[in-house]
Amino acid sequence: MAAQAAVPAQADRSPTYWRQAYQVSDYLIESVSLRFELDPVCTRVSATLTVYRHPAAAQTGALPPLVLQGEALTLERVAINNVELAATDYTLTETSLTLPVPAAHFTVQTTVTLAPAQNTSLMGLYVSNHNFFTQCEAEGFRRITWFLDRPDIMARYQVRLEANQADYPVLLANGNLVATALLPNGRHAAEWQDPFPKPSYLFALVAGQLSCVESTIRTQSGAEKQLQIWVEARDLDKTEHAMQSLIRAIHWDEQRFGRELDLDRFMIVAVSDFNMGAMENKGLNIFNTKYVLANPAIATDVDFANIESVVGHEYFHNWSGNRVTCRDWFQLSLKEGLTVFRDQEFSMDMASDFGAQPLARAVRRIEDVRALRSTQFVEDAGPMAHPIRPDSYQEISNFYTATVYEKGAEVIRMLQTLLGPVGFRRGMDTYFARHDGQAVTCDDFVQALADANPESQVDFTQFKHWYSQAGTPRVTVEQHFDAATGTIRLDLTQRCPPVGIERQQMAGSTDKQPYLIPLKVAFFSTEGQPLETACFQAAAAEVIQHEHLLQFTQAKQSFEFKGVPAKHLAVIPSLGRDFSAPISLQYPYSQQALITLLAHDTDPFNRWEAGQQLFQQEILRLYTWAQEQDEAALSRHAAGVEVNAALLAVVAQLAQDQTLAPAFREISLTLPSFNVLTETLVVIDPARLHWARETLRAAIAGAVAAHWETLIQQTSPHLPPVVAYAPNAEQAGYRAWRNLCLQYWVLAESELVSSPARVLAEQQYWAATNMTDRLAALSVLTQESTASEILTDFAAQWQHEPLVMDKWFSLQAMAAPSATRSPVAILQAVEHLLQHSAYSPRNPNKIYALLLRYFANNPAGFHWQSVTGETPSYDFWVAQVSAIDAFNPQVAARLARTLEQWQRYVAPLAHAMQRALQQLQQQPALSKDVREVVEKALQ
Ligand code: B3K
Ligand code: ZN
Repeated sequence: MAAQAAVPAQADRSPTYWRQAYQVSDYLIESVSLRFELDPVCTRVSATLTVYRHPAAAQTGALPPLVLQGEALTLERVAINNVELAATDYTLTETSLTLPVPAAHFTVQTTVTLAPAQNTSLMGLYVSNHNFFTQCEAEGFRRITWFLDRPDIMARYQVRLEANQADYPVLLANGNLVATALLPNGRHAAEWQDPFPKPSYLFALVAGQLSCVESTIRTQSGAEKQLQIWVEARDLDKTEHAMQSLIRAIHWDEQRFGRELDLDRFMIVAVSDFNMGAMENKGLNIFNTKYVLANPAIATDVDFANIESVVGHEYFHNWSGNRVTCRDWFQLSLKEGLTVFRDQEFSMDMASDFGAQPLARAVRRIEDVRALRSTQFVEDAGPMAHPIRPDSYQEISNFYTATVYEKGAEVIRMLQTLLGPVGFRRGMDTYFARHDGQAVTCDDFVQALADANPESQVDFTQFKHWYSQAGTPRVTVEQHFDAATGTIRLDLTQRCPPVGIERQQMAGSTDKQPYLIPLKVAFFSTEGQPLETACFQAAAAEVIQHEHLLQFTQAKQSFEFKGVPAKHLAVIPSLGRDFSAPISLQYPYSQQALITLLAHDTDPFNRWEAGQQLFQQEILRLYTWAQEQDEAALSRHAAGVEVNAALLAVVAQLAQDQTLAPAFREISLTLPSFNVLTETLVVIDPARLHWARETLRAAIAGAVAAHWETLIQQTSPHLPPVVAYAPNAEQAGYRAWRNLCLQYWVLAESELVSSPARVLAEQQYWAATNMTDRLAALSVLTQESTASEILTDFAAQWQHEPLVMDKWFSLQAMAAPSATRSPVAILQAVEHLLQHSAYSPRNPNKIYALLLRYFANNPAGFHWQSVTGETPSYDFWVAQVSAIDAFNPQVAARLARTLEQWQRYVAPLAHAMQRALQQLQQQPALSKDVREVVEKALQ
């Protein structure tokens, strides 16, 4: 039969898919046999699917036709039960193949060709650096063969790969290698069999010139397992940390959750062209090189920590995602929220020696919350706000969001808080035992936890509002203290009006249900003494203790605490300890109360939080002042405004508090990010907010000016060359603290002609033996001036290490405006860098390092207009997003989201952003990925 061209799809370009519309598939697939004749220009894929009628689908009447999904495939042949079909026997469109069904059980044979080297979307089968890779989640498998490409179709896979042996010596797929063969004409073959049924999104193959490092480990039950990390030969010296992380992850999952590795062989493959971080394909994880390759010379402490976390994350998916998967893509948080929770716990245990160092655990927790607030809270305040289990989407790729992942993890964490670690573990065991091998829903997960904890006081029905409602609940707290009776009353109010895509779906109704909020609270005397109180909460036994876990379940609710000794005239509440719920808490703290909590709170998270609130109050005060000034008045030493002296005194004390771990001091002296600061703003004026934040930063630098050098010196005995370099949490903490001190010190001396701080930074740059210190020095030296010689040196030294060059691009993309660097100059620098020989315009890491960092992480550098009212940075945005959309819609959609908050900005910028979005919307042939983002932003 001749190849047949596909019929164009219907005019309806972007249908909306609804969670409530879920229906079981008419047919299931028992087994899949695939043969790949790999060739970069034209790969042939022959598939045999064993198909049968879904037992739950209606049994009466005629068998409905089988509708398979496909994309960008050229069909060569189709047969049913090995009998070839004529073109008139089936219907082919661009995205569907409809086949007649002869019986309740039958086979389908198809042969297609595809063009991997032309595949720039990096979904399906593609070529990167002459090697073949796949990415199938969420809907990439349909770009490989015609299939029922949905996660509730779980089949057994047998895969035969054939390729030229010299060009593609390594041939990998999921599961176990069952046969290899030499073929004529220099070709060879490998056959792989995956013993576990899996959804198509977990399919993977890799073929090419790769080398591997191996380890053998023994699991809990005594079974021997082979671990492999496959990379390009030049990167073999950068795999040790990933391997050790994998081994730690395997043992941790056994100990913490009783989950054992189920395959004899577990492989990780690194690829430099990849749309996201990594992918948990069964037994064959494919990773962005960024999350595998590390050694001290090229990777920072943050890179080392990220690698440990992502290696853990993908490995943990083997149970939470692969053995038990999602029924449909609306349930994505079932696997992602749960797996992020698991990787967070893993990282906390690794950093703190399994909890032996609680402050180290707290530092990781703070980092996670900081990330949640600066990404997910912002998402919740914009047009894309959605529940962790969305109700609708146009393009599922747009819903791999901070909400589904990070807020999803907080929802799991609240369940653990409510059930306690033992009850939670019992629930997890029930979940895995009950649903192993199934594709299930978030409701099934919560039900398993509920069934395993019949005695718990948790109303799971109410708890599930966290799954169905979007937005960050705003909790307002009023405290009433009766000194005469020693009684405290907290009056709590929760509010969460419709947000984002809820607003259209709820059609003006404000009918959202109150959440079940686990709220950890404690009280302190005004001197900072921890108080013990008795809490009167319905259904809970009254216990006298310092910390209480409240179940805050009504729109308005009061809690009473008794037993404050008579001598106290006032008490200070510590609320939402350890960030016990993903909410925004409002309590009218005085500066003195926050200073007390910062010094004395027994919860390290809330100690840090008190400091952040102090900074936030001060920055907002400066911002409000700045809003009344014209921009020219906003110099470094603007007349008419002083930074609060009491705050500066506290910061100076904190900086020198030797009882605090350096990692904690570092995190406590880092100001809230721009995004976090916007949370409470009615109108965002980027230049003024940047000015306010920088003014406080400079004041802190000045207030501690006499001590930075000593503080830096104090770290020396704990760092190389005195001790051997190790990227562990403790040493990383010393380095982070030292480098923050250096940053403040250079800032404190920025007006000196010859500055000892700069001299030290330069020395550190040249003498550094690790990338953390080298990059920190470079960043410090470029914070105010361009330091072009050192930047040039760095590029010359690292031009052949793409991951290091990403850091170099990012540093320049995020360079904030300063006295010597105008926003125009920043835009020109970014434009210029697009032409740099180390920039590769189609590589997602490069696009993210340069463009995403500029659009998303340089607010004052990106959002501005010229004196004549033009906004060239937004014109640049339109041009870049539409150019990238033409070859990689997923990456373009990620960039497009950087203007979605436009309505929250000051008027001239907001209008210009709106115009930019409209211009993008009018581009011909916009992908549905970008279209969804732009339409939601403009609605
Ligand atoms: N599950 C993948 C993400 C796939 C994204 C597809 N657009 C990685 C992860 O979360 O582990
Ligand atoms: Zn994941």
